[in-house]
Amino acid sequence: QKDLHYVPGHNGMVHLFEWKWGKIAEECENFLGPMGFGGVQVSPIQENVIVKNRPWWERYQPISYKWATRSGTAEEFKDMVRRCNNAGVRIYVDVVFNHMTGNHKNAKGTGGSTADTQNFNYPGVPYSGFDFHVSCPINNYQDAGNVRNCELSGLHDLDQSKEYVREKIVNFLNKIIDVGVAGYRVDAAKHMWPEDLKVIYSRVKNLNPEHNFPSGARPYVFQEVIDYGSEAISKYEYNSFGAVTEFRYGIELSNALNGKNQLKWFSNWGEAWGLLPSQDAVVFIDNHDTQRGHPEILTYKSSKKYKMAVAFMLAHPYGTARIMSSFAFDSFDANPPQDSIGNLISPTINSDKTCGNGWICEHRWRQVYNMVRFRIAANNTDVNNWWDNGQNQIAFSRGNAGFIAINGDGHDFKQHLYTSLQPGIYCDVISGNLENNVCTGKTVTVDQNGKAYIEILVNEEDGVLAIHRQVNN
Ligand code: LAG
Repeated sequence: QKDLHYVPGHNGMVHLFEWKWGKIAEECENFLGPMGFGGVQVSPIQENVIVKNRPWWERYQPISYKWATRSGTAEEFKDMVRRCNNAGVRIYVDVVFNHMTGNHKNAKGTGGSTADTQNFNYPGVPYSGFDFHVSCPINNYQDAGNVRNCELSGLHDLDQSKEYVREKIVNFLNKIIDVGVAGYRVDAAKHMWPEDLKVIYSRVKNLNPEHNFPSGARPYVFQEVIDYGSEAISKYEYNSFGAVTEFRYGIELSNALNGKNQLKWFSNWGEAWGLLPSQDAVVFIDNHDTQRGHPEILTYKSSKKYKMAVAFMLAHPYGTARIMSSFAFDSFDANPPQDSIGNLISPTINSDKTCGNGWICEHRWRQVYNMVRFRIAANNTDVNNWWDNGQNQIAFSRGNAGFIAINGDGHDFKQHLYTSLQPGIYCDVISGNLENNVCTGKTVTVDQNGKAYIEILVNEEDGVLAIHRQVNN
């Protein structure tokens, strides 16, 4: 359950946060497929309670398992999965089954379901009081029982040890597998007992071979477990039966780029740092939660440093890389772009490939999508020829497929370095693109000995330089 089933020649997952199904389908066909992205994490698919003013987080309050949300209908979802698979891009669903809603008067859902939330009655499933843990607040992260049996933010906590509850969850998961989804992100996995999750995952069907999955293929499962090392619950309780989100990844890189550590130390980045084994880890700089109210985490708002962190992530072989794609926000509750009656407004696409209508679309930044190409080119190679200046200027190659240099210092990077690439003239994919055989950015000449002069000035737009051999697809 740790195989992503990316189509060969594809790599990198992008979280298209709050996108509509129809727009994701278009994005797969027009951009993600051609650019070689491996997959999309989509926002929750199950019906959620409608919250006044329609904050993004209403989608984390399920009211039934019907496929009806602001992102679209069941038909639109099916059509999206089919079209993305045809474009070579896999779909991973954010599934929410730790809990249902919090308390709401006259709760109504995005698909028309109602619920008597105070009495734990959810006729749309149906669930009743019997299916939930007795109500108590999570208030002690040193107590695993409290974290797993009580309510996260007042959200009614399902009891996954109950056969009836397991069956409802497995049916929900099987239905998304039927339509061709490749796997799922398990929301709030830390708030559920590992032995229950193990049983639930083991009962889910194999992937649907009609969507070009090998027969017997298991869904990719990645579990949201926030473990910074100081609580009762550990990420190592979950990684034997599925992948796990590695929250330390983004914080460590953010700290280094914010001057609280030095990049030279990343020469042994990975398990040696206490991170999960590479194949068990989903890695990211920010996600939809950490980008809100965690000033220590880099986001699109500090774009130069953010692009350096993302470039490092995509250039480095450790982990399954996930790219955040955001809408612009200035507060925790800020809504996604929406009209006066609460319909989502989709991004428009500008001529330089970036997005409009209030969408950031980090995945459409040249420095980001070109590093996805780098990751594809460097697939199955190791980090070689690590170089650093003893501080925050670093460089490494990936086999003889790619070379990256990062300038995290406050002075210019000017070095003759061994790149391990074949001799030739390369186009830096950060400062430009190869367009009609003309490099619109910096060119790098690799000599007969594999060495090149590398320059990254502090006043440049970007603090990264990256070159790689061609990708043949
Ligand atoms: C997650 N992972 O474990 C999601 O990534 C995260 O975005 C979800 O919280 C959380 N777990 C529950 O699925 C989000 C917001 C919360 C919000 C919650 C439910 O970050 O702020 O809670 O979704 O909508 C909101 C209010 C709370 C209130 C609660 C219940 O902010 O104040 O108690 O709703 O009404």
